[in-house]
Amino acid sequence: MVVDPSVVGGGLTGIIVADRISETGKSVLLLERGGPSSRESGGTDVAPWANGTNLTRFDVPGVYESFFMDTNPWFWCKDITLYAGCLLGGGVEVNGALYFYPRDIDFSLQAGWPSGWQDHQPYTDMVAARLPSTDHPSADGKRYLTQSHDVVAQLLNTQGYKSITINDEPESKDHVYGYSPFDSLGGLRAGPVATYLQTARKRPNFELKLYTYVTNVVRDNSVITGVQTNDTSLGPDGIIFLNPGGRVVLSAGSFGSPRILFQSGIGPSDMIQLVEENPAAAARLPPPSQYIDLSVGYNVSDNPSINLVFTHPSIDSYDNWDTVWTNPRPADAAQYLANRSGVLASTSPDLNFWREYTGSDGRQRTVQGTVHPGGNTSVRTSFPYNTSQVFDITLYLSTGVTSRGRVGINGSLTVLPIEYPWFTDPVDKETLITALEDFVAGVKQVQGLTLITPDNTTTIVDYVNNYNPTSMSSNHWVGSNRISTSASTGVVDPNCKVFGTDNLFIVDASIVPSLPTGNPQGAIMSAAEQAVVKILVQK
Ligand code: 6FA
Repeated sequence: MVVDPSVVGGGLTGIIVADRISETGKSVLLLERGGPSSRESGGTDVAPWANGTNLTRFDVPGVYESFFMDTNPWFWCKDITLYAGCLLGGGVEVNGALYFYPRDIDFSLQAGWPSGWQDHQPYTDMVAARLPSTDHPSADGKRYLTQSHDVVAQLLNTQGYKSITINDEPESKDHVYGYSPFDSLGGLRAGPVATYLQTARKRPNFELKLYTYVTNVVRDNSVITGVQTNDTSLGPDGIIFLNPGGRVVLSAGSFGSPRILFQSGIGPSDMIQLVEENPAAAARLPPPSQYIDLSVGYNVSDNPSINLVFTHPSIDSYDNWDTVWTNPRPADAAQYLANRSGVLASTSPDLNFWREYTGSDGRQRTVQGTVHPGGNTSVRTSFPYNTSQVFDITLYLSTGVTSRGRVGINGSLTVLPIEYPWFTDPVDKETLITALEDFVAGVKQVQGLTLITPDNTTTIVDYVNNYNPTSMSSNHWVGSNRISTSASTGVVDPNCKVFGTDNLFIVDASIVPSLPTGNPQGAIMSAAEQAVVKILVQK
């Protein structure tokens, strides 16, 4: 098989890139290591209570929390020690579906984007036109299970916060809160599989290959000549050759794209050495004289997040979402099956809020809160509490995070964090602690509201200091192939081309230089739309 161009990774960004490039008439081959996900992609993983329907776990938003409790979680990547989806649609099929339109600062020079990227609005508008957000995802237009929204709104009102429709005012991120917005259509989880993939699939010049794992690109110095896959039906030894002038776009995510680069002889020497020590992978490396030394895997960031757990008599903890896969409340299951309405038409969050802080370094940082009913697994107290009245609030440090870490591979080529990206800058920690203290200071203003984790024997400072670092991840990793104007500070140039190559591009979360406001998928989709335009204008 000979192609031009080929996109590796059918996740959030790869599907957008493949759709937009195929729209220009070029032939596009999209290679995805996993299999189908939602019903429109041929997925068949249906909850017992939805038997006889085609509603998979990736269609019904309300089963989201069950992904973390499943006894056979086939959808998580097994060769990455952090959460990542290895299936068509990638992270967006397994994520919380929170969907925020980006604000201008997310693409600013100060955020690390090169000049020429600042005018994101036309691209954000393209994303919103394909996939509008909704903060009332139930198909009947009503809101359900809003008790934790109402309790937290009371508390925020006492602290001078204002209620807004979040995606109607993307620039408002100080002392505001609103109902959580989602990437949902008609009560179903949406995302690129439900939208961009559907248009791409109608084009004869687009082809999707599932279960196709890419190990590396084949290159002759700076020129990529092919893509090495595990499927020998696609070419000699599984190699798919590019047409002369063809291009490869890596969209394998913050963990997958660095691993492909390491195995292609691109990255820091310690990572390439691990590839050299693996006989099968070593045989596919280019000669050492062709290695390209770039900071692949460095500069990663992820929002540090800390959970607070509360009880309030008005709360319905929804049984901690424990039974949504096997045995949800019968009336809710029936309502969802009848018309995609009710509690199960939404993932668990129901309110988001933001507040700006200026740190002791003079830098502005945004703190976000996400409120969910349930959260018993985060409870750390020896005092009795009512499990059916529990809700939790995750406080994340959002825009302005300065801490950075590193991801890489081990000898088995498994991707893992080499240095955790949270709180490497003490001012990040100090700011989040201040935000946590400010928030809990208002608890006594709301009658019946009780903070149970941390409980009243633990200070916020001790709670944060003793927090398990692996629980601090928000699963929003960006930056492992940072975009930059210089090969000394980044991996791709301002047109998303890998430094030192002629025709290898990256478009995924890994190029994003710093965390956008809120959960990142909206900003990453906008970046993907903009990246395609930049890639296509290049000769
Ligand atoms: N982002 C949000 O905005 N809102 C959320 O609520 C939210 N929640 C979560 C969440 O709860 C979890 C558990 C996770 C893991 C992520 C969350 N995120 C959320 C983050 C968001 O999903 C990610 O930022 C976003 O998906 C990143 O998009 P990318 O396109 O960069 O990466 P993907 O993981 O989506 O796609 C990579 C694809 O490449 C996958 O389909 C994978 O199977 C494929 N792939 C990887 N390596 C490959 C290889 N070697 N060969 C072929 N295919 C490969």
